[in-house]
Amino acid sequence: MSPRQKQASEAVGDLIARYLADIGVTTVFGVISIHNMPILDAIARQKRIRFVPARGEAGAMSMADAYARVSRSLGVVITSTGTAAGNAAGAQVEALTAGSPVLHITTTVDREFMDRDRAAIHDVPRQPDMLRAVSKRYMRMWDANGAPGGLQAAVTAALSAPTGPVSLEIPVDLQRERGTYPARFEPPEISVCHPGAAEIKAAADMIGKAKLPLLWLGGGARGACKAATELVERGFGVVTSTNGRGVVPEDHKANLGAFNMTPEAQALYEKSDLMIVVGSRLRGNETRNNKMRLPSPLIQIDADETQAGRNYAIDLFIAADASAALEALLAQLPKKLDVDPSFAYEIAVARAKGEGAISAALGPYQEVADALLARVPAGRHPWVRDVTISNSTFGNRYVQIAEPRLGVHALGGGIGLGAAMAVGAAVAEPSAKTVALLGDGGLMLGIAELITAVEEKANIVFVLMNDRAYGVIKNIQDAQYEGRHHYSALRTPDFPMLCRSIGLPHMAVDDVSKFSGVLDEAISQKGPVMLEVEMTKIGPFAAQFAGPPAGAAGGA
Ligand SMILES: Cc1ncc(C[n+]2csc(CCOP(=O)(O)OP(=O)(O)O)c2C)c(N)n1
Repeated sequence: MSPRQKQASEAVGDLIARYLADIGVTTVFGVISIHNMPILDAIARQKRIRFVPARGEAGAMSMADAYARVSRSLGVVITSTGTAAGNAAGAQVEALTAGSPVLHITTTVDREFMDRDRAAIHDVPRQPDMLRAVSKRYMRMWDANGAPGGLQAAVTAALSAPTGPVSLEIPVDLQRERGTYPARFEPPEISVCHPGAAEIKAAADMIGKAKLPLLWLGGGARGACKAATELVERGFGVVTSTNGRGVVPEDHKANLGAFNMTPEAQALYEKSDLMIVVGSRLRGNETRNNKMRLPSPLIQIDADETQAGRNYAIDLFIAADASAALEALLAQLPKKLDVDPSFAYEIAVARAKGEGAISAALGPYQEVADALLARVPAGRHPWVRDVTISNSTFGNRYVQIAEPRLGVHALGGGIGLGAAMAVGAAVAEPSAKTVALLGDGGLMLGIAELITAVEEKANIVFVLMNDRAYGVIKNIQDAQYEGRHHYSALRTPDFPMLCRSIGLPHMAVDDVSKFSGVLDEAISQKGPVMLEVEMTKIGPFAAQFAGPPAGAAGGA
């Protein structure tokens, strides 16, 4: 049958399952419900897609988000209408923050009752408002004829720069309706946004005058590793957001990494005579709420024109995909820029000082940080982190990653996504062990997804930094609320017992000198393992981490 030939009529639910498989989707995350059963039943019957049944929609969304980041492809999550779509919303905020290309297929009540507030079960009359708020784009599928076009439009929107989560609402009666569709679907062609020649020429002229040029790389530059690294080889220095780490190899001497807010970083910015910000929001928690003084002139490259000059006054804006813009710049620049050769050395010193400052604050956890630093990049392990003190101190910067796609953390500062993100990362990268750094407080929000990890035999070491408290909140209470520890000391489970009950191997370390050996053992095991670091027995960090610096809002 030629691609243009139509096949016999089929239910929209079947069409959706077939469309997704045709365009290359191999894995879908979600929670089954009456309102999505026509789709999930078709996925199971067709046997072309692995469905990962999460224990909650928040977990399913975080799994799809992490899967998208690590695989650098579309993540797909299927939820039900009402509470279920609402459950996914918090995790979808993170997918939106990180710009993850996620297709959120959700549902709504029969079209007869839709938008009329007639109290059909699971109905939320203003569900579209909720979805719009947490999506790059919200769409609804209205009828069987429009189903393939709606799917293609939603996938295209999710994958087009700036990428992001797209919510597609499909009424449950429509999922059962029949239509006649093409025999085969092709993935959409995603168009690349090329820069204007005049802007590139202007940027090249500015670069030609600079002696100490810096690149600031954000998550939007993740697809521009080659071009960004070539610019650094030609003479640029580089600093990154935490989401732009690894775009240029983290061990490159001219790479400051995500030590972007240190006094040494500020000194470099003041010395530098040109900065190009590529695919970065210049977030408050990475610029002290835009109080860091950045170099002048400042050039910004972003696929989203609405971001132009949003956080800093800029001298030139280039609306383009990061890779296309940097390649176009390279074509205009000499093979070696006429720059100050000592700049790379100064950057290396600044990085070493940043690492030194972290080390000085770690105390006994230096062993944990160094063990992870020695293994995570070398083993090409996906490195997933929840918002916990260990991430804010050593996880976010000190432990390096081999490639940007292998670094997954909650950019928006929300706790509790890490366990589910680890499942998504491990499903995307089954051959390397995913290492997930979690806090006991954050884990409580996603604890049910440990069972999903066991069921899916997901290849993960959950490194649980258990201080039996919301540690950072306690530290903030010490620093700002005269030590009144209200609501921050929480009862946590007996983890060995909990793990035994769900078939999750459990290891514990109460002496840091044993950490690296136990970590090796955990990494060598197949499937998921919990490695609990008993912080109450090991003792405190050398310096208390009490949240991001004053004036820099965010969950660190
Ligand atoms: C969804 C969400 N709820 C609440 C917070 C506020 N918050 C930030 S850190 C934190 C405590 C995290 O505790 P834990 O995971 O044990 O890590 P620790 O601070 O002890 O290292 C809380 C409650 C948040 N950032 N996100």
